[in-house]
Amino acid sequence: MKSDYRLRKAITALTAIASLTLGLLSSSHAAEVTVAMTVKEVNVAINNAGETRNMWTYDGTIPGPLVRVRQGDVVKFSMHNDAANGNSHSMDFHAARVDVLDEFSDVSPGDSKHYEFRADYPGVFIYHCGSESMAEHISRGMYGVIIVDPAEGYSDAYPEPDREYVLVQGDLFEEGSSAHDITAGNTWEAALINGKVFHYDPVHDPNASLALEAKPGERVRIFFVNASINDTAALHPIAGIWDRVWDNGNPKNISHGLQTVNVAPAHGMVLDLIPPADRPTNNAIVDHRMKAAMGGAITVLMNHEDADPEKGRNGNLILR
Ligand SMILES: [Cu+2]
Repeated sequence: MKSDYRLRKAITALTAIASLTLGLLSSSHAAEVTVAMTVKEVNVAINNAGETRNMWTYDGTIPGPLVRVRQGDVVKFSMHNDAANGNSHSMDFHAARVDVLDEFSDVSPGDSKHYEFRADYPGVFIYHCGSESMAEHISRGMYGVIIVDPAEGYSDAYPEPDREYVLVQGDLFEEGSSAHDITAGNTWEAALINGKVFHYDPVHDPNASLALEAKPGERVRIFFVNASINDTAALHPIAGIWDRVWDNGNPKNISHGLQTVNVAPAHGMVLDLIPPADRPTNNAIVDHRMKAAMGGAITVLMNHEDADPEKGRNGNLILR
């Protein structure tokens, strides 16, 4: 079982992360995981109609690449700030215990930076740019997720799921907003889920072509990270109940049978949902603050026997 877990983790990591190589996965030694990202200031589609904005990104996507390691692994991280960019950028991994003035310092356009940290705590963590103005850098798309799987693997307290999805909620501000107005929240325009307004909601957006899928009765695990700069997310699975919730994704922090869960800015939660086994159903995973929900933070989960076998599996956690 344990070796199955490691093999699956290795496959997941290799397929999910563009620039990643794994060290030896020996039974008694933690792995070294090399992660390399390039900061790119590029035009990115921010809705399902394909409308683009000039955004600042890790590797050209919002969120950036999913990083997945095992508790105890050493992450060897390199960041390159593309010479074509107009701003300094940085990388703050919330899964790291380091020096904010050293590892997380600014990198000028054309320069690179390398640092390492050991992933000591299991869970789901945000990573983000910390350069001034942090509000602008984060809300322009400079964030992503690192999952640190527990060293002991799955257990009664943290059972193996049938599907896994990553959902990251972020902000969209009006084009041309000043750093001051962004920080104050004056020009908030919409909520982004994995980089797009109503990304996985064909009910509210006829242009939406993607939804999460599962089969009836499956255990669906949501790795949720709130990348909003000011607002807590009130996460609720409409027509469902969170079977289990792990605060910060740590198997020790378990809650049962919750309806709505507050997720602070720059925090993460792992939440399991089990749709009824005896019939096809749908859930809408929302930020129940109506401003956010009606602004784009609704994700449809379709539970039916013909669910795509690749969705939420084999490293396919972030649907793009
Ligand atoms: Cu930045």
